[in-house]
Amino acid sequence: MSSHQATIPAPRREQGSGGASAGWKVVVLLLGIAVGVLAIAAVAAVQAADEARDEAGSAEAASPATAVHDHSATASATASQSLPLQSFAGATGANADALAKAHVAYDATLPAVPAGDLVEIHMTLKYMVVEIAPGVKYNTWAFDGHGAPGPILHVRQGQTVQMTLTNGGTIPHSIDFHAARIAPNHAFTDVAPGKSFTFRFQANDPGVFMYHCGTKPVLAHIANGMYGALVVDPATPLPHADKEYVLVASEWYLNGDGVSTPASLDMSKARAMMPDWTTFNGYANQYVTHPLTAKPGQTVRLYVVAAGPTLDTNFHVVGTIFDRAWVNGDMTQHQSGVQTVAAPAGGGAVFDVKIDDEGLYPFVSHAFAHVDLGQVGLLRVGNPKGTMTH
Ligand SMILES: [Cu+2]
Repeated sequence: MSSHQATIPAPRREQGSGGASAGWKVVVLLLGIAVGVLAIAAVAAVQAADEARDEAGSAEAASPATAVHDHSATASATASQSLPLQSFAGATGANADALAKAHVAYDATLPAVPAGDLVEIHMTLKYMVVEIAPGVKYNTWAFDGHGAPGPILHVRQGQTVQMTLTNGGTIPHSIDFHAARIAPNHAFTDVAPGKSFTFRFQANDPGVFMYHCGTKPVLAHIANGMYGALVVDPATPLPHADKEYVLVASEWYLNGDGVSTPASLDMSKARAMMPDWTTFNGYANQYVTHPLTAKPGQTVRLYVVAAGPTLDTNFHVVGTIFDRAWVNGDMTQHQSGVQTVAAPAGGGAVFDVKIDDEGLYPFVSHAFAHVDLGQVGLLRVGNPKGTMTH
């Protein structure tokens, strides 16, 4: 690459009447400099005002809670970065196929409802390195050592949930249950490192709900893996399903490819909504390599949560139509014969499919950038021959 230097004219001595002309030139030059300085000052003032407003917004949002906030944790998050941002989409380790086969898929099976009126849950937040795609490692903040998502929780309408969060990390964290009707400043308060916090709520609303860390900046805490799903069965049971699976959709924003060393969050990409990977249950394409299964004629119930942190999921199963779709997780009514249903970031929906013909049926977010980035899996009905070619 070549470089060049600007040509700077040599100063000239001015004499006689030319001296007055030179004087005016100096005045004009000084005025020009002054205007430039004023313009820079104005830009700086606008930036300062923006920052002050952001700070005020944070303080206002934080003020109801008796929360502890560690701004050092957000230092990297507030650093600005100029466009364009670098994508690591599709960058896997070598021998990706073998790595994908060796990966133990997140068990999507809905666990049983615990007995009794009180369901006690204890999660310990841990920082850990997990794989989010073949050979791609990421530094997560993980509920209960699960990586992301956190454990699938399952209760019945009317049960009381007693949640204890132990913070095994080095900055404050919290847990926010969308299934709870409870004052967040009491229940979802920040838990200091090394401390535990317990609260209770009654799960009176059936559906499939997100839970997540609500500590600021929430974008960073969710993007780092602090989310999961809570299924609340209606008191009046739904129609029988033979198989029940939970899929938590989310996206990942990496500051490196994660192959040689674990990646961490790129906050600029998270703000720009430019994910490197999108996943079901935290790992790209894991159910393509390790499909969910059903027998022909069985009813399969899929509980879908879009954890985000920012993007919706447009849920669709290729090769069939939803027999029932409880849109927005509203379990009081369902739609029938629908093709694609959006689960908004922070929301969820429940789907029944009954497939009679053997085959491989992909489930996707039909916003196809998500498929390209890894948010696709297979439902294998029966024991079909061959593989999915598209
Ligand atoms: Cu957190």
